[in-house]
Amino acid sequence: MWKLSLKPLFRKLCAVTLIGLFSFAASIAIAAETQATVKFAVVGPGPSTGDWSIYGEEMREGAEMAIEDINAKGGINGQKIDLQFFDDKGNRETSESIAKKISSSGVRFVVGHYNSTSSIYASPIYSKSDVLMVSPASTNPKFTDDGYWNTIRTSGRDDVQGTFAGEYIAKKFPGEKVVILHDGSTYGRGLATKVKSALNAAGTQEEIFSSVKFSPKDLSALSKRLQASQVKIVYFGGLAKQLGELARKTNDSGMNLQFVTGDGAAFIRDLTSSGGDGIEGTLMTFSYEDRINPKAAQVVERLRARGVEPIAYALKSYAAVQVIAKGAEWAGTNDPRAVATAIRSERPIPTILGNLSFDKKGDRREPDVTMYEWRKDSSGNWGFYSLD
Ligand code: ABU
Repeated sequence: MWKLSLKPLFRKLCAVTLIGLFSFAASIAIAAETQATVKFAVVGPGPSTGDWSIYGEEMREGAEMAIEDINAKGGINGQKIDLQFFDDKGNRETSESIAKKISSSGVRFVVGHYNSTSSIYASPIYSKSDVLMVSPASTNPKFTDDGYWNTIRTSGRDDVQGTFAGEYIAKKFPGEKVVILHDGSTYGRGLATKVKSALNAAGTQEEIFSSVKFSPKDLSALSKRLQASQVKIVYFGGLAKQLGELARKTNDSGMNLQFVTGDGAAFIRDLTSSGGDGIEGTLMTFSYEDRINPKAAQVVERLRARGVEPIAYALKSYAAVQVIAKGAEWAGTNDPRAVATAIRSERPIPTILGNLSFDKKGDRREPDVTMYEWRKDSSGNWGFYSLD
């Protein structure tokens, strides 16, 4: 009798205990899910990259500050952001291998890369691994034109800045001889090609269209060729240090050339240290000056207090993190594909660069290019100034 009456009671007790254990385990799992961090990575040229490391430094400083600010408010969808930095050396091989490493390490969001070559080759790798990338700097059209779900940029596009530069040269220097040079990179060659198309469409045919090698011997040969061609305007598609070397060489050779270039030259330290006075008067296309945007004022001040002058990509990197965070908020999840869809919805996203809206390919819809001139201020400090 005892046995018969105890059995149902025992079964009930076991069932209740099991339910309790399952609920407890489930609540631990939910708590772990909501408390775990969401992994971000900044990927760009780093300490071992030499000349280009400054670009990666700016990206890291901007993204880090944005993440500190977002984490201070609780993170995204209840998850704090964990940030790592990777040095892609600005080349294809390292970028691909870093992208594979990042993809298998649980990183969900990448701020990067810097170089267009790096971003273009890394994007299909991230795409297969559900990693969303927002580049603050890669301006070559192919980056978003390739059509992957996971590419977005807070920078502009080279077809826009190249066309702007070509039309500007044709209008500002009618009848002058123009030479178009580039550094052979995806970025430099692509930008120079867009300048050529716009210039030719406006009726100006360039004297020379060529890549440049930067050995002293090659620079001397190029300098003689420019002298012989009696050129006045030189467009250069490439980065700051190489433009500086070219400007110094031609200046030292007694030529008074008008250089015109793109956003890759927007680094004071590299351009002025390699170019010296040869860069005086250089014209440069770049996005509107982010540092004077009132919405960026506090971040600019805080970066300066940390010893960082946000010249080119720090603020665009800060904005890249804001864009991801807002996309996650709208999507209601930190799933990268859902976040990408939310960002690419053309809905304006408030950032320190103002409201940014992104089309279905991940490009900014607002035009964002103007012309600057490099010159020294009255204290002898170099800077670039808008000609608007
Ligand atoms: N847009 C500046 C240089 C970086 C790159 O697009 O390669």
